[in-house]
Amino acid sequence: AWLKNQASGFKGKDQFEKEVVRHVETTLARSMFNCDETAAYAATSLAFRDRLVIEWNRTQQRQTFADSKRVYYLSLEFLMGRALDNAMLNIGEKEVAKSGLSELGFRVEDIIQQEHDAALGNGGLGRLAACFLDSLASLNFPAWGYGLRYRYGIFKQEIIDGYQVEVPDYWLDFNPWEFPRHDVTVDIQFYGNVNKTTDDSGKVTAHWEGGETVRAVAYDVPIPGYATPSTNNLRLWSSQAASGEFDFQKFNSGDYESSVGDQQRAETISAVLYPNDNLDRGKELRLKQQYFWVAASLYDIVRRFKKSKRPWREFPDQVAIQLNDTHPTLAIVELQRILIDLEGLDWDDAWNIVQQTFSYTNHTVLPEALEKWSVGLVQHLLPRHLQIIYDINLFFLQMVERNFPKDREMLSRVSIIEESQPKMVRMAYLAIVGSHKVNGVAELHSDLIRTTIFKDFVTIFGPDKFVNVTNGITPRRWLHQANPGLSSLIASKAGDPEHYLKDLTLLNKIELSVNDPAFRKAWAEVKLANKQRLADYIKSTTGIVVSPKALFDVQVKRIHEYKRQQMNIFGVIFRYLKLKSMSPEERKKVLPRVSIFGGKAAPGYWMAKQIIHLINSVGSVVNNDPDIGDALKVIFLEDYNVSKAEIIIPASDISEHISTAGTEASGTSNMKFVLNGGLIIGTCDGANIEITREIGEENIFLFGNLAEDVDDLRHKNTYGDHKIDPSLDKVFNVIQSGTFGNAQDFQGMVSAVREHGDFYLVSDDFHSYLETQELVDKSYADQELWITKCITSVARMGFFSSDRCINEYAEEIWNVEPLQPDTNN
Ligand code: 26M
Repeated sequence: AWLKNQASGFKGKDQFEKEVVRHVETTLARSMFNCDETAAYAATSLAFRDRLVIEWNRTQQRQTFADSKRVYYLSLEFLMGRALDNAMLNIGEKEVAKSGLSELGFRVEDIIQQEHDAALGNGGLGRLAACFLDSLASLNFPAWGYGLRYRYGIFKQEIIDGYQVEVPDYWLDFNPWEFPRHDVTVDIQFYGNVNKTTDDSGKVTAHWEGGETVRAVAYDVPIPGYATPSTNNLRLWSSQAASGEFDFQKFNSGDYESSVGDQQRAETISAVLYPNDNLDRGKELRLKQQYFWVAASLYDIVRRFKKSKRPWREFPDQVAIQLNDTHPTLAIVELQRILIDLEGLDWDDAWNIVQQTFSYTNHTVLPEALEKWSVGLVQHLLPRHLQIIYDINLFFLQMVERNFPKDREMLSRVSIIEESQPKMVRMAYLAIVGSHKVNGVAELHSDLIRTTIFKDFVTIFGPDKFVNVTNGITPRRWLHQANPGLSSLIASKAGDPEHYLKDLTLLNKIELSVNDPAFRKAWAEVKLANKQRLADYIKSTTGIVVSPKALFDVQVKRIHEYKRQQMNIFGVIFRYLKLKSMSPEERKKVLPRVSIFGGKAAPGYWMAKQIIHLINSVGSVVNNDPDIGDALKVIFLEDYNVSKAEIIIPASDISEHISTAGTEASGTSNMKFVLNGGLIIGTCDGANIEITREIGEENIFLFGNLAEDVDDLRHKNTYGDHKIDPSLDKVFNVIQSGTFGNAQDFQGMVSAVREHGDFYLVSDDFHSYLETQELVDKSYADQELWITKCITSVARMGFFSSDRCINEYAEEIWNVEPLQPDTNN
């Protein structure tokens, strides 16, 4: 309750209770006698929301008054999860809520669980944006997030007969965390054509005319910082028909249907989140979403800047815009258009401002994920923008030609326009050319983009433009909120949560207690309790009973071939065969294991769906085999999301981060698992490498080929003689014998390895994967050593706080300073 003396804190539990009762009786118009958990959740949220609003307004006023530089984080995804628990903890009033609710007859945990996740994201990229908002507010940076208010977030996953089924996620029924701003709207233009006029001085101006207009309406979400009054804003745009567009003519003449049709077409823009992760499909509606969101956000940013009456050249001193992947790259073109077409600046002056304003984060090297839009589509939807893209490209290529006159090949390699059939706009190249900094998200990944996909651009712009900022996670949600038991145990050594959660390097203090028997015992108890909590959850959702004494082995993330869930399930099958070949006596001696999977497949990703089906089929065979009993259980947890991650991650003993080396840009769940006292088995990929450097290689189970060897191995697999690992071959033969159902159903996964060159090197890494899993079993048997590894690892994880990460962005990319709140008011 550090906010006690702030106007925004509750004055004790009595006031909190009064507020809850008031909301039940007035806002919800119900009687307290008929207040169920849903109503109690609603009223509690409204009571907390009232508290947030006070500091939110103050923070915005403070920022307006200070008029210092702001950060704008543009992301098509914000995977926020639940807000109530986070609000309680961040403003330090969870205890008040707990005792207040208990007097009203509720348990705070039950009330928190009533909330529907805000799931406006796919996976890592969207969750990273959410962690960044938490850190920006907690560190008092003046910062706004801008995104889309999808009516449907990521689909809900159901598993029916072992197959994934997608159910729409309509989440807006009751959302107390958003504030509609019907007075903050921007009309966005699409299609039409461009006319040029020349004035008396000979200056040519382009005019984008005609087409259709869709209205963007702002919805604001308060983002409270932890243990600070600072409360930032996340602005999400919703699309609706612009008043002039809704066809009253049709409506009046009785043609209601097509009049309503126009309205629906407008609303379609913000209707659904595209459920692809690391795959670009080039759909027109997706491009419409991108421009709609980018144009509305820039209009808003420019409007705010103009109020300060500063000259345009000061724009980059006031505004830093971070592009979360290439999805918002059109913002570069849009700002250039505003400056030259609407504000009358010269091209060069405008372009300088643009470049100093933007910076771009790359999250992937996978070629199928790098966005390209066909020139024809851009021309049709955004005719003026295509002209500007061509001009940007022309001036850029002229510069390249001047500086590298001998390298003719270079021009076609780096052109923003790919001269293919049809021609394509390469969005990553546009983002690089229009930004002053480009960053990767872990050291290996940043090295890879510098030496492979963006190599020419390093030559052209010099090495300083390309930097690394290793990802981070917010310890508020991913330790304190998800794992209160561990957080308070840590606090007993590292100091108040309010302290150590804001300077995560203080975790190193627990290393002094690594040999303290009482501390170690408490540590083991916390882990066991978290495993029991997950076992209960597994029982209630799947009916399967698992022992919390077993080794919990977890792989939860989006399903993708490069993440290699298939290797994991092949390994599980190998373990099953080995158990089957043992005598009952031998079997009793093995360490029981629970293999836990979770994750969604993109609806059109056939191979990913096959992987889910195999996991479930293996589960139904293994879990019902009387020979096996507790020695092995295979669980697929349905609908993995942020709130489920908060239960699963603290319960893990070992988690799998086993992507083909060089493919996973960073990974962020690897950090969450280690921070929660689990060890990891992983490849030398993404942030696993830096985790190893921080915690020590004796505390991690690394295996597999290195990124530098991947190209050669792939070449050998395709052109040389491709020998399958014998253990894997055995597994394949069992799958093909029909042990897990119709072999035909899994043929794609088998032939990808056997016949199609094994692009993800499953066979190449399988032997060392199995060996390393054996080492995991042996290590776990020595519980004393295991606990030492866990405590030591957690102690050394301070580096991976998203606060460190945001401070690096602020210093090296944005050049912004925190704005300290006045805490004496
Ligand atoms: C692209 C085009 C059309 C529709 C959707 C997309 C798209 C959506 C999400 C493409 C990629 C998307 O996300 C990629 C992602 O989540 N990347 C992950 O980013 C994390 C944060 O940096 C990293 O930790 C992960 O390694 C990386 O896979």
